[in-house]
Amino acid sequence: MAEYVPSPIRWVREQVELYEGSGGTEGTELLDTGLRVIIVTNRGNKTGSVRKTPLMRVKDGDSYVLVASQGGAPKNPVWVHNLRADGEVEIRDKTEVTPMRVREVQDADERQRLWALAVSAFPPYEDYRSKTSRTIPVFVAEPA
Ligand code: F42
Repeated sequence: MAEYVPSPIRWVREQVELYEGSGGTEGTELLDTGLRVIIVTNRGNKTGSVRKTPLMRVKDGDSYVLVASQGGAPKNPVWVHNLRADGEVEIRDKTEVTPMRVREVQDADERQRLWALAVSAFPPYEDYRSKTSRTIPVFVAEPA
């Protein structure tokens, strides 16, 4: 089993510790927003190490929509490269952990539908989109 390497960002690392350490009964919301978070466990494409990335919970049937918003920063988050290279992940949603396969959304109509879903789950995504000139990558995680 590859080594788990925690995020270098403190609040992110602490959210993962609380969420995973409690078995999914604590740390399941973003700060004090009351909005739900999932944990994506994936592999680093260069190191092969295990990475854990909290993301907002955007559910579409049995699937999850993963939005690489990074707060509207100019560059994509590094996990985008990891998911493009290896789409086999596990998603923790509270106490449930499910193996999933991730694909990047390319189709314009699908993207539009999923973007609307994402914004209804987490309205700040729309602000992040207007802050950045990059096209924010959107992925779908489907049951493997
Ligand atoms: N980020 C989002 O983009 N969208 C969200 O909806 C979101 C929600 C959210 C909710 C709660 C929370 O606590 C955090 C949330 N975040 C959200 C932040 C998210 O969890 C990530 O922290 C953020 O997107 C930054 O991701 P990142 O992958 O760019 O993280 C950097 C800081 C990082 O971990 N860098 C590592 C490092 O050591 O510098 C590298 C990690 C890595 O994957 N390395 C690869 C490897 O092989 O191991 C190599 C990658 C390469 O190709 O260079």
